[in-house]
Formats: sequence, C-alpha cells, structure tokens
Amino acid sequence: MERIKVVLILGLLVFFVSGCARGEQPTWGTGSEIVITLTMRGNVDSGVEYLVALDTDGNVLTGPKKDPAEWSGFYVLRWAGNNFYLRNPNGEERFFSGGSVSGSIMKMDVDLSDLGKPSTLDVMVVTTDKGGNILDSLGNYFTVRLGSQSYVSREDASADTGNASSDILRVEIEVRR
Ligand SMILES: [Ca+2]
Repeated sequence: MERIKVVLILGLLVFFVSGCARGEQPTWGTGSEIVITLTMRGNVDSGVEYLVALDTDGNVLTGPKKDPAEWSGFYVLRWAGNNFYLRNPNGEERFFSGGSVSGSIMKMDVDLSDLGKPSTLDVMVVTTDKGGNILDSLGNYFTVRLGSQSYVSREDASADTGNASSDILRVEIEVRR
C-alpha cells in the first residue's frame, strides 16, 4: 500500500513538474494576418505594376532580389491593370480580394493561412512598367519575424529616375493576431 502511494506521489510530481516546464516555454503565435502598406511619392497609376515578393522559407539569410525575373519559390502580390493578384510559389496566380488603392497609398490585407502560415517573411517591393522594366525597388529585402514583431517598416531613400507613381517611399507590414 505504501509503495503504491509513493508511486502515485512520484507520478503526480512528474506530471506537475513537466506541466510547469511546458508552461514556461514561450508560446509564439505567428499572427493571423498581415497588412502591407506601400506609400508612393505620387499617386498609384495603372501605367505602373506594383510587386511584393514574400519569401516564407524560414531562412532569413535568403530573400527576394531586386529583379522579379529572379523570383522563384516566393509568394508574389501584384497590382496590374487595376487588379490585385496573388501568385503561389508554384507559379499559380489568382485574383486577390484583399487589396485597395487610395491616392498614393496601396494596402494589401493578407491572411497568413494563404501563405502557408509562415514564421518569417522576407519582403521585397519592386515597381515596373508594363513591359516589366524595373522602375524602383527597395535596396534589399527585409525580414518580418511573425512570432515576435507586430510592425516593421522600411523607407526607400534611393532616387528614382521614373515618374513619381513608381517611386517607393515606404513599405510597412503590420502583423495582426
Ligand atoms: Ca528566406
């Protein structure tokens, strides 16, 4: 009888201690959606295409370069001809309903489950003309850690030779939970 009691107490102790250990681990959520805001120098114009590449591979040492021709394996949000599109890493593209344009501001509200619930995003933004020639881009991609960051922004100070509508001033990512 005594032995059973000891086993029971030990069992409870192990259960209790392991429960505490589990409770001490940080429970990083990855957010449920992101809002991407692009601010241009001039009004958003249908003569320009606006592209946002999102690398979800979890490796912050790799990310989309400035040239969309080199993008493969990324999600790509695109505004062209007054429509928004979302391209999957496998190249399939469909209409995207979460975007809006107002003046010089473009917003894209993206459900993270549509991006495979990633832990990080490596983000690049590029504008092109309708022929795909690059007009402006960020200097480098930047990373959003979805578990621990709720807002990340980048200014683009580089001079743009094209028109104001293609000149990227700021990119903001807000993570919502
Ligand atoms: Ca990466």
